[in-house]
Amino acid sequence: PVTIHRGDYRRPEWQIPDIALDFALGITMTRVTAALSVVRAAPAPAPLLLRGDGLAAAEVRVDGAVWNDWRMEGGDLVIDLGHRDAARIEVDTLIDPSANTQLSGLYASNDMLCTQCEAEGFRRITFHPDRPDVLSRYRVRMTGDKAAFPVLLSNGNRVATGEGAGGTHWALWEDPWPKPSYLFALVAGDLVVNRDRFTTMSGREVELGIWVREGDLERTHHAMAALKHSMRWDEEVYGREYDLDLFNIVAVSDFNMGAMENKGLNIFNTRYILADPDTATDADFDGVEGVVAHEYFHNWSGNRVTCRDWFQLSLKEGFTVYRDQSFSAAMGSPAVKRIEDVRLLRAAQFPEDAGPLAHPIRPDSYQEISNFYTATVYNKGAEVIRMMATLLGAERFRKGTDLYFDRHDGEAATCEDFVCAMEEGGDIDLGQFRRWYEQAGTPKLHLALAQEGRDWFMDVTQTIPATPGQETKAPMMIPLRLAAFAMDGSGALLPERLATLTDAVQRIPLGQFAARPALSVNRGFSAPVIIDLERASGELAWLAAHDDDPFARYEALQQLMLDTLVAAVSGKADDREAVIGAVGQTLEGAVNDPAFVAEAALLPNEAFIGDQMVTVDPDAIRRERLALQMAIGTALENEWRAILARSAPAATDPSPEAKGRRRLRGVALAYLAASGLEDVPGLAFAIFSQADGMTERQAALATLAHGDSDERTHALDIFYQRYRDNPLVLDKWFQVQAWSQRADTVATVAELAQHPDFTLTNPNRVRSLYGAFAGNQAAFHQADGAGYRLLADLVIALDPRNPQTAARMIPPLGRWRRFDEGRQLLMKAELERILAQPGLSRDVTEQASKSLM
Ligand code: B3K
Ligand code: ZN
Repeated sequence: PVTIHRGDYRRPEWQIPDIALDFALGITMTRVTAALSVVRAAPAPAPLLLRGDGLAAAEVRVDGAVWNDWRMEGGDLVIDLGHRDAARIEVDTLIDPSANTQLSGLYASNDMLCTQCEAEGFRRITFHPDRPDVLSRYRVRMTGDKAAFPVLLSNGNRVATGEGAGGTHWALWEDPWPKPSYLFALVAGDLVVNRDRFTTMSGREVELGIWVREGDLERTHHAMAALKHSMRWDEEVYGREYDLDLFNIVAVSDFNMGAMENKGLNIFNTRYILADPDTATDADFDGVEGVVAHEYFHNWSGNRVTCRDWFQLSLKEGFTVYRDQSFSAAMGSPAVKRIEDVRLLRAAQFPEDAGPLAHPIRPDSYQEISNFYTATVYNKGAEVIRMMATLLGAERFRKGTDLYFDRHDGEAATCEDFVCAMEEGGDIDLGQFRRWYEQAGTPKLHLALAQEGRDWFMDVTQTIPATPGQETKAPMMIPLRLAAFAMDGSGALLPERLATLTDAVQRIPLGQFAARPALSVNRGFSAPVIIDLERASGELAWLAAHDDDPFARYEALQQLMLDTLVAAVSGKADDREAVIGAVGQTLEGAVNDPAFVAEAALLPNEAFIGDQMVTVDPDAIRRERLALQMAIGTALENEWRAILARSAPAATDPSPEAKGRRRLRGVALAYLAASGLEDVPGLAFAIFSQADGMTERQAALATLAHGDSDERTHALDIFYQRYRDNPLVLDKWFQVQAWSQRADTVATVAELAQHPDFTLTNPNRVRSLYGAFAGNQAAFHQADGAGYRLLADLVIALDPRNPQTAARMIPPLGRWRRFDEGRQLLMKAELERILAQPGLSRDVTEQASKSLM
């Protein structure tokens, strides 16, 4: 396989100011006629290289005449234009969307046609340089059968429509904004629309449309509200206004990712559009709001200013994730949102950064770019932007983003351009900070308190672990929010301040105190680092109760739980009573801030506990976590029961308060279930049956799914019968079973894979079963290797059909170094078995071979 290097970037030799595409649409055959106006951009006479993937050129015309000076190189079309500096190139291609199981390019989902072009799908539609630094104005004409495709959509504005021969009709779309090919989109199908309007800050009237299949319309209101809130928020917070008269969103069932920000025509996975209280949980509602915002925000961070090359992916993704996180924080509880984001970072990004697939947020090389849409590029990328915002402060950060948008509007920019804008707009030197773009691996800060007379200091030692291709690292610039408290209750000894670390070893003065202070550090998770700090006894419990930063309170309790669990797993004395006391104390806030209490009371997940250990012992972690859960459940039984005894808020109430109460009820039920009390299956079943919405229903079902009661079987049956025709809800049925802590989960997953409703053609269904299963640590890592075999079988079966989604299933197998020798051998054997398959995709080959290194 060919490796592409960031350092090899060359400016394009040809630009394409205008493109006209003509589609004669059909599910099994679509004819594409592309007319590219090409202009030489480099002085040397280079032939025109147009990328193609699975395409055949029937005929090439130059300036209207048939042209013979072309050849195929691999899948690419190379046209020799001699010394011409400009030409109009026309090429016809024929494609079969129904055979496109990769879901990249033009494909069929149910009976509709849609596209996904990022990163390199456009070359599966027509020949084109297909690189993000070639920007064009698009004119798209679509013709299709009027009955099959009553709705014809593309980017920009619809400028004309008409009827054709034989029951066909056509539409002509023009997008005035030059864009890279990866933002091209087209949809044709039988769709209904939820229409609304938005008036921008300068008074532009925008027509909004969310297009779905008949019957789904009632579930689009939340997405529409989220869209309007996003549009307003981006005006108010970043001064960014929408720039077309039309903004369309289409929901499709078969989609590799969450959604796609095509200019003026976002295409979404139905999972991130459709929501109503009966079928979607509060978390699903939040997912819709966050992803709608994310894709909308790309209109500026991604579309108006795009990426020069794919190594710069975090330029748009890290920044846009940071923007959607800030938006969601403003729409709900900032503390809870921060906790959720950090939990995700630790669950998905920290392990990536510590494993064989570790890469900087701006990678240096890749074989298949689809493999780099990672938690590192997205979520660590967002943390890097957040650190710059922290270092600059809100006002100067805004100056920086204004400068960035103004300076690079209409351009394909780089991460370096962004940092320069921050430096100039924010009047700060980010020289050392740039290492966050260069170095992979999660920095570790070892902290120790030191005392000289009455003066107290924090001594910091910064280390960054070696990662593939990066043996040694230089210290990073790290913004660390900290405060110090007197545990006698006399208050904050040191009010919050921002310390900026720059050296491998550094001493931070804290002030003069009579006694050792309780240190509150990395408040708000100001930097994506791992903190290692020897605490005095009682300090964490005290901070969990008294710290004035809610995130720090959450962290203190989590750390206390983590310390206890790690001690128990390693057979050392643990302090269960301290955890029970701290959880009990936290529960006192249950009425005032149920959402925060629910987050804080949850035990760290099994994988995160494993991350604290030299060798992960999945069985001991499962056992000790269940034991602690049982102890907390039993000791605080009355409190949990009191939470459940209060009536549940109406499922139709979307207020943060009601969401918090539902969340806390789910946590209470889980604790009671863990305590093994006899009446709990009955209680869970009652909640399941009486629930007026999916949040409570799913929480009760998930709790029952862990056990072996008759109520479990019964509830799963009822759920299946009720929702078997709703794919998004049926996904949950697969998911709760794959999450189950029962000892027979591997066998259950294997059986579910044979279920008539399981299919490899739908990525959501694949993820709901296998994605959930791979996240179930004790089940996936079952000592006999059956879990590994199951996942490898899936990868092998899925790769020929959908390599992108298949490759996303490999990282769990790549974590082998973290396990005992027996498991290591089994995991590596599965990776080798995958690699031995003939005709393996580039996607899977890259992930599996790197995972073995
Ligand atoms: N930009 C898209 C990513 C699609 C990539 C597919 N290989 C989704 C997003 O981040 O908004
Ligand atoms: Zn994005």
